[in-house]
Amino acid sequence: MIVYGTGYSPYVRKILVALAEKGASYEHVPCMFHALDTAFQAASPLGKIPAIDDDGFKLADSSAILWYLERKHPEPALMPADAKALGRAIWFDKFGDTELFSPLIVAFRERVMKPTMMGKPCDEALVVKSLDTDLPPLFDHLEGEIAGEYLAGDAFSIADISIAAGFYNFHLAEAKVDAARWPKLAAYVDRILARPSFVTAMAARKG
Ligand SMILES: N[C@@H](CCC(=O)N[C@@H](CS)C(=O)NCC(=O)O)C(=O)O
Repeated sequence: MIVYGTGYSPYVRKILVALAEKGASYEHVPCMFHALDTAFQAASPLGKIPAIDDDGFKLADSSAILWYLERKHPEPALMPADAKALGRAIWFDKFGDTELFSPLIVAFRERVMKPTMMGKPCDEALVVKSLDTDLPPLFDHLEGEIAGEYLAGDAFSIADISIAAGFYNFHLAEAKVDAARWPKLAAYVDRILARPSFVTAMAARKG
């Protein structure tokens, strides 16, 4: 299976973490979104990353790919069997990909991507707004939802993958969760990012 997309992308990281958790082999093509690679374009109709090509089966969108991988490599399960835990897992996957992603990526985009990859200046005012205004209510929500080791049920799942994925970029941008204000979230993020699957995926960030 070929996985397209730079490992700097939190959405690509979701796939790399799931593959590492499941011990599945793959080839990584760390292209940028909208890359002019025809094989990538065939796999990603909107030009977004990630996309996969599994022996001719092409699929884009991180959540769709995670469900595909779950059926193809059922063990260890990343989708909870319990109804309530599954509902929570799907919610946190969606929340991580949408509401949380947008403000969480601002620090990385402004402080890292724009100056080092796009030749543009950082707009620190946007970073301050994300840190001081946009992220706190989302961090409050997560702080209230973390009751045990994992977000959905009693095992690591797609919920943890999606929520933690963007915090790696957040840390690369010298931003962190204030442990005095959100102690459970700060500890949770550190714990999930320390998993071997995340360490493997984060090592694949180059490209
Ligand atoms: N819903 C998609 C979102 C993927 C996505 O937006 N990836 C970003 C890179 S982090 C991208 O390709 N952006 C280019 C664009 O939006 O045109 C998924 O979960 O895979």
